[in-house]
Formats: sequence, C-alpha cells, structure tokens
Amino acid sequence: MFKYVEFIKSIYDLKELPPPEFPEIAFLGRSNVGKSSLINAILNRKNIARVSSTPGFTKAINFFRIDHQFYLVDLPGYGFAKAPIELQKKWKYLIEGYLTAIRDFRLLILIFDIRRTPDELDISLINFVKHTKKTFCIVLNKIDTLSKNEINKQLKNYIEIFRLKPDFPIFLTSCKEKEGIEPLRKFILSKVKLH
Ligand SMILES: Nc1nc2c(ncn2[C@@H]2O[C@H](COP(=O)(O)OP(=O)(O)O)[C@@H](O)[C@H]2O)c(=O)[nH]1
Ligand SMILES: [Mg+2]
Repeated sequence: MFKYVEFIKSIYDLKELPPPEFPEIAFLGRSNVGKSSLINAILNRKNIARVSSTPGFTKAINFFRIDHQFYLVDLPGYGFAKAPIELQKKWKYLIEGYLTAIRDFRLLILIFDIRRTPDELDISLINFVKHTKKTFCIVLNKIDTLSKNEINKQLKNYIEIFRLKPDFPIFLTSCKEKEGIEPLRKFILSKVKLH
C-alpha cells in the first residue's frame, strides 16, 4: 500500500515539466473511463484525483509524488467529443511531448471503459504508444457493469483489435467495487523498483 502522497504541480506547458528525478508511472484514458477514480483507488484516497460526474476536459498534466519514491502522472483525458479543436491540438502537443521527453519513464497505464469497444481513436493511440516503445499496460475498468461472459467477450475484443500478444499485461478493475486494484498496485511497484 502506498502511504505518502504529495501533490507536486499541474503543468500546462512542457517547459514546466519537473526535473526527471524520480521514476514515473503515467495514467492515460478517454474522459470518463474512471481514470481519476482509479488513481484514487490505487492510492487508497477518496479524492486526490478529482472524480467528475460530467465528462470534462482537464488540460493539465498533474504530478504527484508517492512515498518519496516515484511520480504518479495524471495525463489529460482525450476523445471528449465536444472538445474544441484548439484543445485537441493542445492535448496532442502535451501527450506527445511528454511521452517523447527524456524522463525516467517506467510505465504507461492506459485505461478503458470495458463496456466500450475500441474505436479508431483508441487504435491510433495504441499505435502511437507502441511507436514510442514505452512500456505500457491496459486497464479495463468498470467490470462491475458487465456479466462474466460479457467481460470475457470484451477482453477478447481488446486483445484482437489492439493486436496484443498473449502475455500482454491487462488488468480488469472496478473502482466502484474496489476489485482488481491490488494486482495493478503490485505491477506498479515492480516497475518502480526495477533498475
Ligand atoms: N460503475 C462504475 N463506475 C465507475 C467506475 N470507475 C469510475 N466510475 C464512474 O465513472 C465516472 C467518471 O469517473 P472519473 O474517475 O471522473 O473518470 P475520468 O474522467 O476518466 O477521470 C464517475 O461517475 C465515476 O463514479 C467503476 O469501476 N464502475
Ligand atoms: Mg478525471
């Protein structure tokens, strides 16, 4: 369990990135997939990352430092249909800039709502992430909303559509029921401690 959580800063421009003094674990997902809820669940905090009932666009990258050991990086959500084109450009600039910057980068956690089947936007994101050669894993969240059969069907869909290898790390979680959180926490720790 992670004990000590410090908010470091919100950045709106790549010039403001904190020095790469700690290993970094980043979270990325479409708006409303439960990214904030997942960060809260992993840190066992009620509202470190703000949970919203209406999907909105945060344009900042938020840095938290966990146990004086690593940065948890909350990346802005994407795919919000009503986002103005300027904001979409800004998102691309921030994400691409961050993921290609020289950092002690350890893991990108890509979060999806398991009820949604990936579309072109998700596929292009995965292709971009593969292209950066960063280590990443996938979280299929909101499993409490589906039956066991439906969960397996969607799991298969994701593997097929994203062309993932059989041993690719995929985590099934419910932030609502606090299910599947511990394995993800352990995975994060294993990435932070390496090197
Ligand atoms: N049923 C269910 N709802 C969830 C789960 N995780 C998050 N939510 C809900 O999904 C909505 C968006 O969550 P939020 O964490 O703000 O998503 P974000 O936009 O990706 O940061 C909120 O209403 C959450 O309560 C989950 O595992 N199961
Ligand atoms: Mg959020």
